[in-house]
Amino acid sequence: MNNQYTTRKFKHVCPRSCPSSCTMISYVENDRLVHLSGNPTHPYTRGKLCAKGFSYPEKNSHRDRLKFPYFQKVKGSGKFIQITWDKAFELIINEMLTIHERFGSFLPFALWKGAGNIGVHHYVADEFFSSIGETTRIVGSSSFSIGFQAIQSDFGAVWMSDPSTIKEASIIIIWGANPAATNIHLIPFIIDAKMKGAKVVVIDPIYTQTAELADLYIQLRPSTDESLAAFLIKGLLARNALDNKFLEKYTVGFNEFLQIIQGIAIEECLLACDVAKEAADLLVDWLTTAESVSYVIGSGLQKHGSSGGQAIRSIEALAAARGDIGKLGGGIFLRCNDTMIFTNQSPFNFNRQNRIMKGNELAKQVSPPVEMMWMSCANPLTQEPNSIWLEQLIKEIPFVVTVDQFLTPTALMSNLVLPTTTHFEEMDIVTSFWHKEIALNEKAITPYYESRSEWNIMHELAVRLNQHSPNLCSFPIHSSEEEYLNAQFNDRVFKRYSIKSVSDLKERSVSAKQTKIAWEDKQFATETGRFQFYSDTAIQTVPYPTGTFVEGKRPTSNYPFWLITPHHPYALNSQFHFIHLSDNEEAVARIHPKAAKELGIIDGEVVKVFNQQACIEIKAVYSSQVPKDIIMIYQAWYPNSKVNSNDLVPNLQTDIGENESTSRSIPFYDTFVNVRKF
Ligand SMILES: Nc1nc2c(c(=O)[nH]1)N[C@H]1C(S)=C(S)[C@@H](COP(=O)(O)OP(=O)(O)OC[C@H]3O[C@@H](n4cnc5c(=O)[nH]c(N)nc54)[C@H](O)[C@@H]3O)O[C@H]1N2
Ligand SMILES: Nc1nc2c(c(=O)[nH]1)N[C@H]1C(S)=C(S)[C@@H](COP(=O)(O)OP(=O)(O)OC[C@H]3O[C@@H](n4cnc5c(=O)[nH]c(N)nc54)[C@H](O)[C@@H]3O)O[C@H]1N2
Ligand code: SF4
Ligand SMILES: [Mo]
Repeated sequence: MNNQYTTRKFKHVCPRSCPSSCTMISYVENDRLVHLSGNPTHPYTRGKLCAKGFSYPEKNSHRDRLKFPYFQKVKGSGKFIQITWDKAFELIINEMLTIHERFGSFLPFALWKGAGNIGVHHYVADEFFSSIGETTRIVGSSSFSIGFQAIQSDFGAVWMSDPSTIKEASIIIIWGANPAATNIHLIPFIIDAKMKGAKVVVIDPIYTQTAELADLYIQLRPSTDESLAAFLIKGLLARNALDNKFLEKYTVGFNEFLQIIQGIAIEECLLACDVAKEAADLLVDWLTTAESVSYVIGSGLQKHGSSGGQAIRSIEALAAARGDIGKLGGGIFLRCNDTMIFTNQSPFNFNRQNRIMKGNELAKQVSPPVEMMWMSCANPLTQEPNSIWLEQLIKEIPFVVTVDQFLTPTALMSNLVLPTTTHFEEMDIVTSFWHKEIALNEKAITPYYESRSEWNIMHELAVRLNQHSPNLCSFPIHSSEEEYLNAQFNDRVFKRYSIKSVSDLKERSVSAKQTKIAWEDKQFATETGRFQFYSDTAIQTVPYPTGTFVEGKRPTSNYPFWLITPHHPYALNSQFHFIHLSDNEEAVARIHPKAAKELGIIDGEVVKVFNQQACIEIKAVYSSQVPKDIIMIYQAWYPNSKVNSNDLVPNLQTDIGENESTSRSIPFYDTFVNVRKF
């Protein structure tokens, strides 16, 4: 049949680490993606995509996409030779068998899994690793336990109301988040609320795209949110505006918490966060009479060492003190963590057999050493702190394999680069960590050149490994991606979504079966069954210094600027940059005109931004959106430039709580720099 003129439609879901998890429809002619649209039947995203989403057809056949497997003997030499998949598997298996022979296990084999694709399919590398016995797991920055742990401590589970309920709020406080750039489908609900008379408050040291929507914008000094929250609680207390019934019936620890709060003077709070009394008082006034308040908490707060967890807990305390929890239009909106329920996602819970190491611990002498590393969905050489140092550490690992679609800085530092499929070329399931939908992603077109799906790669590796040595690997052998995905369904999935297999998702996306309002019944999942207020000992935060770096919480005279490196509106972490969705094709450092002029820096000139760790050369751009003591550079990968803001970010990690393996937030925004004219 000549199907030259037939257009076929396929259903997709965007697998980026983005709260929206949009569903989309592709139009395919002759195995080519000719058009893409949002799927209007999705109850939350309603058929709208972001600019990145609409650029997928271009990204999918971009000339820089990896087409074949490549090998280089010397990492970073760039002397890649194109090899066959056969050869690639042979190299991998030889390396694995040598390791197993030398060490008696695969403990020297490490998996570094990032946030490049959050689909269920992509936990196949995790499953492969848990099917070969003891291995090493490298924990990067893509999990923000500081927020999880804060919520876990207070509520007993990381869970939130349906975000569309925000439209019922009387006040929406957007705290350390920039949804106009990073969570765009929330914006229509915020506007709905505004139309109904709600007030929008944005609390952020930077005047962001989201701040433009605000009725009240509070610019505070970074890392001082706890002080502002304390001020607000004190203000409500003075006005007798706390929900005493809620406090008495459903919470524990309020009196201890109150003692701490009462021990701080309001002047102290304001001095710490550098907020004008009028602005803070106005917010207290609003909070005094508001029916319900929604608090949208972003990752901005989680990127400050020890203060991040405390800050989140104080916002939760404010919400509880006002009785906002479990109310329509009220509550804490951070993220849901009850969506990691497919069977292959359980190794993600840091399987106890595994050795777990933080990225910076690669510098430690460990026994046995890491001899081989597998990178999946990760680009740590742009996304992790202290990139220059990390590059050295990765270079020292004898054999590094990267599975990706592009030749990233991490791929360039790998021995073997394996091309993989996009979501148009494979089957997958994506559960949202923000709204309540789950959706199927269909395979629409043949994989680009020799790309293979990650299931295909791990499956073939398992088959070949078994041929060499039958008892090394228990990875289940399925005949297709669909069969593999079907095997990941279980009771928990059924309980949440009432679905048993891929075919239940073929017709439409499915919503979780649960109440729209989290904690409506006030049955908290903590040990006491009540909301837990923190006291100063309830959450302990200790900076985690490593060999190379400074410890710091505030700017110093040598390094008087905070370096804040938030998420780019037209990129998704290190993805999409080469698509040129914005006019800014290179990294720029935004600096307040007054601060720049004091240093004799002209708008647009190339300057040096530096600290003890590194120095980058970057164009300075005047911006009154940043305060005088902040330099702002969007975190990103700029393919045509060497600028990487993570060169400047120190390798501190923050431990919160006693559980070493889950304590893994990185205080990206506790970075201090100076700026110099060239
Ligand atoms: N300075 C600074 N650094 C930061 C942050 C910050 O705010 N400031 N944010 C941090 C945060 S929150 C996160 S989550 C991390 C994210 O950092 P990473 O986890 O590295 O995530 P991405 O850059 O989105 O994607 C990593 C790679 O996955 C690849 N990829 C995409 N799809 C697939 C696939 O299907 N299979 C495979 N194998 N690869 C795929 C992409 O091409 C990309 O190269 O960055 C962190 N780094
Ligand atoms: N367009 C786009 N969307 C994305 C991503 C992307 O890269 N691009 N990445 C996705 C991922 S992986 C994540 S984790 C989310 C992150 O999305 P967001 O939570 O919005 O994250 P950030 O950009 O890290 O920071 C949000 C804001 O926190 C502010 N901030 C910094 N320090 C402080 C502080 O001490 N106090 C307060 N109150 N605010 C502070 C910053 O100025 C910034 O405006 O976005 C997701 N969506
Ligand atoms: S990046 Fe986010 S907003 Fe854009 S299409 Fe994907 S899920 Fe939707
Ligand atoms: Mo993230």
